[in-house]
Amino acid sequence: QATLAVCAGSFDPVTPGHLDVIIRAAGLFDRVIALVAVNPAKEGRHPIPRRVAMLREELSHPRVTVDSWDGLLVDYCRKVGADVLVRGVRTHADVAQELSMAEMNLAVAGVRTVFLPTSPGLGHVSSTLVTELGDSDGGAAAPA
Ligand code: COD
Repeated sequence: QATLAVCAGSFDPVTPGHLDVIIRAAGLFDRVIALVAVNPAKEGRHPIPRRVAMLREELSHPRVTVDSWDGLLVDYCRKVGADVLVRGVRTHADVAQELSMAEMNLAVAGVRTVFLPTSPGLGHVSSTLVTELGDSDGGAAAPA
């Protein structure tokens, strides 16, 4: 039976770290949905449709589709019949936080979670860093 995996994230904006996790998930599962989800703990920078468009621009894989959702992740998983959630992990802190989320998602919706460790060289990449570099606007040339 075909396995459907969901890679959910804020993707605000999408980074090479995110894309790496999504593409590797596509190598492991039959179908992957890259899902733009709303994390209420994070202040949004880009509107959701913009984040979806950025993901679609960067992803052209026959088994990957892009979608968005503003409810609970477990409800989306039930709606589409997802088998697996894929989460990328960079640090011990990520693992600690993700473990409790994984436990909850299994208990509430029967969805298992697969963790993919960050690829060499991508562990430092985050949406925050990408935004700050984008905003710095040639700051290196500014007087010291
Ligand atoms: N290398 C590897 N993995 C990475 C990297 C990197 N450099 N950068 C990011 N990742 C991974 C993250 O660990 C994560 O697995 C994924 O990529 C997405 O990251 P973010 O930061 O864009 O997204 P998050 O972590 O803010 O996820 C938002 C969710 C809403 C999906 C999350 O908070 C969640 O699962 N919440 C569960 C509760 C729920 O349902 N909330 C919805 C509204 S109440």
